[in-house]
Amino acid sequence: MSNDPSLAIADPEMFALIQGETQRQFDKLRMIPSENYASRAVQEAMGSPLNNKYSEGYPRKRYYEGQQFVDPIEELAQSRIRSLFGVEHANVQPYSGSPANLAVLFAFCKAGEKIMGLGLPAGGHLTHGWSVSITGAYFDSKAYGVRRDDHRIDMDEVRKLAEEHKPKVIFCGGTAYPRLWDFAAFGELARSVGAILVADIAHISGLIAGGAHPSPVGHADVITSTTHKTLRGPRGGMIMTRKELAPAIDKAVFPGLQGGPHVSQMAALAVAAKEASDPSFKRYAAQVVANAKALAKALGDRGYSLVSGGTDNHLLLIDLTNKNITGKLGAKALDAAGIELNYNSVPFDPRKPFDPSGVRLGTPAITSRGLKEADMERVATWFDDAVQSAGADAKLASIATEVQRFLKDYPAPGIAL
Ligand code: DSN
Repeated sequence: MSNDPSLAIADPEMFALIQGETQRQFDKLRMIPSENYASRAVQEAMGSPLNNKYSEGYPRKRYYEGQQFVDPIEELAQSRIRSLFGVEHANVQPYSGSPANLAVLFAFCKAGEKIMGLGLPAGGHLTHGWSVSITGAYFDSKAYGVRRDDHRIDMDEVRKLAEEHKPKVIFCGGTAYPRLWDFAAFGELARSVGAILVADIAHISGLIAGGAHPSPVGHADVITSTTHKTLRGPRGGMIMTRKELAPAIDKAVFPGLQGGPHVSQMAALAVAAKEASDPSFKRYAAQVVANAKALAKALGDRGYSLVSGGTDNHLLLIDLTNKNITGKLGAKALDAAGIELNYNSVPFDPRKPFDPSGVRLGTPAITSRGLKEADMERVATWFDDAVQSAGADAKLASIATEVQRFLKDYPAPGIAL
């Protein structure tokens, strides 16, 4: 036996678990809207001896030797992200979206100062100041919401709150908001109250890169994102900004919040940015939205209650109350039927977040496998059958078998079985 054996030989137990997960990702309709399939090339960049290297600092200004390849790796990631999004500066070191948002707050706010963001129950993210997050505990956060009648962000309410509280930072962007973000309106408002506008585009960065959602560039002072959702890159984060804010951002990421960057993650992000600059990625982004709209229509036709009445992006939020099932039981039945999504609060949800009324689903991953609008009827039929069959294990298992059979013809990027 080699003294540097493969995983299968070194640790068969872990190897089997990873094999199981890989097969599961192939066999299911993966519809958690924040998930995707990263390409083989992205995964190769993630799993290499780059893992072994420490690189505190920034290119050409490091605290460790041996950066002959790491410097150009980070510079390539920066320059590809700059040109993909049309920004002046990109910091590609944040470990993920939450540290990216915390670094931005560290750059521009002192503890106790006011910030604003879309509230978690209305589709915002924890790190935009929600109470249980460090961003809510250490800053004085005033959340805005959505309107009760159409579930859209009410810019009049946002303006009223901003004028009353004069926050240092305003976040726009969310995790369960199925509509377009009016970055221009947020930008104008933030300027009028002297706030830094942060657009968190984690969910939609791939749509923006592919031209399927308006860009916040030119409206937001700072743009944060994860890199593994619609962008289809490695697990990670990034921050984009203008030249004059770059020193504050860089200093907040390192040494403010983080130590050594994960070099493999930066390399894989560079690969993902190259992939996203290919014309085929524009088609992908447009197809993600077309599929989401087709699925919204098909589910609406089957009596499902869509938050905001539909979608403009990659995700759907469905209130299952009229189907007499909770979000959690619905999500579990769907998972057993081979349709993977997450239970989720809906705006003004009378139920608790751990057992809410809704489910959240999206089309980024299934679009990466090549599903098109015409397939959404079939997906909606399976979805509806599964919800109606909650508790009927044999029926759910038979739907899962159909799903698995169907997906055999749709290769999954990065998965070789
Ligand atoms: N966990 C991510 C999501 O599912 O939207 C957000 O951080």
